[in-house]
Amino acid sequence: MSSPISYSHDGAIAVITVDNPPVNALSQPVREGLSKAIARFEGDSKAKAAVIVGSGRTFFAGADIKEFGKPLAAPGLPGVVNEIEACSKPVIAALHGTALGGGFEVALGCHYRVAVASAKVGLPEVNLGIIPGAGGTQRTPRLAGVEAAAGLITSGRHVGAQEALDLGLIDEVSNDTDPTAAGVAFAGLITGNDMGPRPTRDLNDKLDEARKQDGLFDGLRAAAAKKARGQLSPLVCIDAIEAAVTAKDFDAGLAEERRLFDTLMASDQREALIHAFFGERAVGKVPELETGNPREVARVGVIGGGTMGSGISIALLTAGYHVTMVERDDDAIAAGKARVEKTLEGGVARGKVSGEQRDRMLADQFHGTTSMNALAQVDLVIEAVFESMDVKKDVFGQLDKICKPGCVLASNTSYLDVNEIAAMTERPQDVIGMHFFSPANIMRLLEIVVAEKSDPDVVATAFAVAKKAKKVGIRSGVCDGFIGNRVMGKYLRVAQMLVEDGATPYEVDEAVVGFGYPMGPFSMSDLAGMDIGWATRKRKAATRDPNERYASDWMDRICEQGHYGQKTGRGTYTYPEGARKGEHEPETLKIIEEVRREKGINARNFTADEIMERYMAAMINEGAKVLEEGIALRPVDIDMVQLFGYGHPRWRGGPMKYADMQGLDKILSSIRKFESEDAWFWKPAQLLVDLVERGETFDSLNKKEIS
Ligand code: T1G
Ligand code: NAD
Repeated sequence: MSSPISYSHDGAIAVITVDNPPVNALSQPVREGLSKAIARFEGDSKAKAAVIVGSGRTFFAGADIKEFGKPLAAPGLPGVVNEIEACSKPVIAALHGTALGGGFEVALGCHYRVAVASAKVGLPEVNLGIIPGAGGTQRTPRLAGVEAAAGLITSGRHVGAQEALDLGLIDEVSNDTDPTAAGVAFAGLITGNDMGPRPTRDLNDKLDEARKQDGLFDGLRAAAAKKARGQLSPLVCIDAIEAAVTAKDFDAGLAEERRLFDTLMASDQREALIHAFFGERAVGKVPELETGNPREVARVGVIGGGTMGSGISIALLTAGYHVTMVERDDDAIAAGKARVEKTLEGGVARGKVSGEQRDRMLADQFHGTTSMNALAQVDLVIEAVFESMDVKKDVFGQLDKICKPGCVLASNTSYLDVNEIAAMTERPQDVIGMHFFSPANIMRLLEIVVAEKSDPDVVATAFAVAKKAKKVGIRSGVCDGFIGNRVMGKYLRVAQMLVEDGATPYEVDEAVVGFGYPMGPFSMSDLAGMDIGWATRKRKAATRDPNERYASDWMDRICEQGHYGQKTGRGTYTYPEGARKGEHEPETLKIIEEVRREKGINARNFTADEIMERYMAAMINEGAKVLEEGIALRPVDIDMVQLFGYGHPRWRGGPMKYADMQGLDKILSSIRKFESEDAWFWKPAQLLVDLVERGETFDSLNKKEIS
């Protein structure tokens, strides 16, 4: 196999080019090729300076993540970076695309850095559960100072070329768009001015400044801990940067970085975060995309301008679509438009959109009407009217008559049967579910609900729209609640049972937050409105299986008193004077005790671990059933639904990954233990039983679908 690294001359400049598509990841052959090229340059009397550059779309985008978890094949990256830095002649990195992680560390080992204007740099390792491991935590503070380095490394954010220049991370932003030309021109300046190598390791001024600042690292740690929510790597980043300041010399600091890096590399958090990285990309690979072609979409109709219709409209406007919003009457359309305007206004205030962008969206892209006939020429319709089959059927019957042939007809229903909705039209092949999450302009999850007759082109169109709107599209089959809400239904019920059996709702919320979720289930229902769940329970009461335990009486009683959560100032929590963060409500505890008394339940204590054991077991068991029925294609689809729609901590990788890491036998034995208390609710999924018998993991089912 030919080396991915090539070596050529441009006059007196050696050009070392990497060609390892798609992102020039630093796999073993790349590291080896780079090391050999540097040795060749050192002995190359014709070359006065060298430029390292990427071919294709980017400079090195980092280490090859596929190699993680396996023994690292020599040469290691830190050594290669040191070899570059030790060169006796100047080496220049010419950056374009995304110079990330190990890629940026190669650049930091070079003596000078030039970037094309569109280039981005960054150290995103923290998001993979690790820290930069090839000198990034040692060289970045030497160039940009400790505070800027900590900001960059603990957030993993990508920085544009101009900001990188301002921070001192690069030396020049070139006017050239071709990185090789930019690099060679810059190298010419260096050699023309007789400038020699400038090893980053020798720059100590910024570290001396940090040494004079009392309490600097305490402050940085506190800031990182606040955002980390249980994730280890941001704090370890600070430890490594501190080593740059306190170690006796550069090499000692580098050794400490490596030690910390190795610890994290062996952690569950790293494994979970890598699962999330590949999972986010894997969910976009679905069978329909192999045969289907996306239809052209420029104009979209959104029916309903309520919570969801307005949020969906904003997401689509931001993605560049023209949006026609349809409401029932003049007042409703005025209210829908006002919601869109208010949210965009908030975006302007927070610097997310410019005033100019907002004006353009509202004036040129957005149109509100009360006439369904205005949808005659749109390419896609997303219906977001009330959650009622009758209302939806009426809307789809009308759409069938009005919309042009080939228009994709999507419903944002949360629970209803998309096949039944599709059957209201003469074109069920064009009907699909596009289930956005609230707030739809912010939440990244979009469940793409493929009905029996949905055409692959229609599925491909929904995925293409998801991508353009920067959503994570995940395929789901049709069932009550699809993947996300169906699984959620189970763990919410467990949360209510725990309360009936002895935990307080506050203990349940604290346990869930302690696990890493941003919010517990009862804070969440207070936020969304307790009346929503109450209405659903009443609707389903007639068809409820008599064997099913009903543990919602205490919530029903709160609702019966007109307390629905934040919007009424009281729910499970109380919100004095419109506070957003709730306080414990003694009345709630009284109601719970009353229910326990009536049902003859003796309250028992649950530790946070016991609460989470049940909560996660319910999630995993229902996830396994969703898989078994083919509603989700792969376990990773369920994981990503939880991550992008329900706040599951990314560093735990999702419920199915969590189950694998805990051991499926352990999860199954918990479920069997609970089954002895409530056989109806805790019936183990057959798939879980089978996997345990075969000694396999959920991940083994991912492997069949994704490489
Ligand atoms: N290793 C292996 N494969 C990678 C990869 C990587 N680093 N980055 C991307 N891919 C694959 C990806 O799975 C996809 O594959 C294809 O490339 C295109 O990616 C020592 C230890 C570069 C901004 O964290 O952020 O360096 O799905 O669809 O939207 O300190 O990929 O097509 O089969 O995402 O244009 C640090 C991770 C590593 C960068 C491009 N680097 N990558 O985005 O394309 S740790 C990162 C990205 C490290 C050192 C340490 C993005 C991108 P497939 P894509 P994109
Ligand atoms: P909402 O009550 O806020 O808005 C519904 C809007 O639809 C109202 O403004 C109403 O005037 C309008 N409407 C009703 N019938 C209409 C018709 N025939 N023609 C035009 N407009 C009509 O409700 P919502 O929360 O936005 O929910 C809408 C849909 O989205 C439901 O199917 C719901 O299940 C689903 N959904 C809601 C959420 C959420 O968190 N709120 C999340 C995902 C999906």
